[in-house]
Amino acid sequence: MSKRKAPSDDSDPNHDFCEFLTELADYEKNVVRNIHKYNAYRKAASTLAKLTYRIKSGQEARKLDGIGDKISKKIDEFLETGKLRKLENIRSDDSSTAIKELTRVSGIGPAKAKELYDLGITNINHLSNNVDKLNHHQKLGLKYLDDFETKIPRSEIKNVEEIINSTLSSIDSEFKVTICGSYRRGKDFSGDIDVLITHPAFTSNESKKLKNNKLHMVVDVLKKNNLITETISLGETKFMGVCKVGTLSRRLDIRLNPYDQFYCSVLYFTGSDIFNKEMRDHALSKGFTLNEYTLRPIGSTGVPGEPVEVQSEEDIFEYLDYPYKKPEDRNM
Ligand code: 8DG
Ligand code: CA
Ligand code: CA
Repeated sequence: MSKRKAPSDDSDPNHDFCEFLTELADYEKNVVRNIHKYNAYRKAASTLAKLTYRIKSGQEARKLDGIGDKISKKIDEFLETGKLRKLENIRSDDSSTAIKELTRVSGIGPAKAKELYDLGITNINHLSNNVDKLNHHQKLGLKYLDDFETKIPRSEIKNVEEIINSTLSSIDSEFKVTICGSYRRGKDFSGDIDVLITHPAFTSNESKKLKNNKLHMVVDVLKKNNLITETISLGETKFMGVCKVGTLSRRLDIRLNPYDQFYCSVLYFTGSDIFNKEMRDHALSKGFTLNEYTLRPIGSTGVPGEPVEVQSEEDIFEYLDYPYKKPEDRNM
């Protein structure tokens, strides 16, 4: 039982390699919990996904960015036998199968899945009879499992965008709303909806003063509007919940970040996570530290200095001497 996918592009000449690399990546993340290997497999998959021609051998793949000896051997094995022994073993292993299934539920991560497996809970059905083992988020994840696994078409997110924009501008015209994540990267389908909002009266200096209840107010009004249907968690700057515009319930995240940090936040929440990792690594090589809030030069003592002033996403690329990439070109 694999995740329902958005319609795949059959013109992708290395689709089958990407598929097994992604399956291996997920195994490393959820079962082994080795994030380095997870990143390595995903990086290799993203490199192959960008190619417009078919890879014919491991040796050929070996020349590409992010593909080493081990992965090129797997490509050879796959080309020769049509499968991978490693994956066959993983697929036939009970604990791997159980953990893979349980982590489909929003809120159940690898550690929780392992804990449930150790209690003898091995599948979703079984989990439904043990909801007392789940927290609020996980219960909602189970309740909406089918909906959350169904990818969200762009048009639906556009609807949500319009509803949030018009609702917020009716209470305060200065709210700025940006839908980030895969939607901003131009994807036709997304896994969830990532909303970033800011307001000029909310800056990092006076953050204490103004953030109080601003996000709560936003969430309240979107609830009254019947857009938000459930709350998973609500803090001062981060809401996690559920919304509904069409027939299905969707995961919705809203973050309220300071106005002066807006572009670092937009950059971060636009992703992809692999692109972010590359950009952060590049920043470090240029003597900067980049996160979801700021870009700061690292002094000779190794301590980050004051944040540089950022007026656009382009500014961040410029500071780092990194060729600008439009959001659509950050799908790695
Ligand atoms: P999707 O929802 O369509 O599956 O894709 P996504 O929009 O790219 O992924 P996401 O999980 O919703 O994350 C949104 C952005 O947040 C992501 O593109 C980049 C940023 N991000 C990281 N690291 C992480 C992380 O560890 N967890 C999450 N949730 N987001 C992260 O750079
Ligand atoms: Ca997303
Ligand atoms: Ca998200």
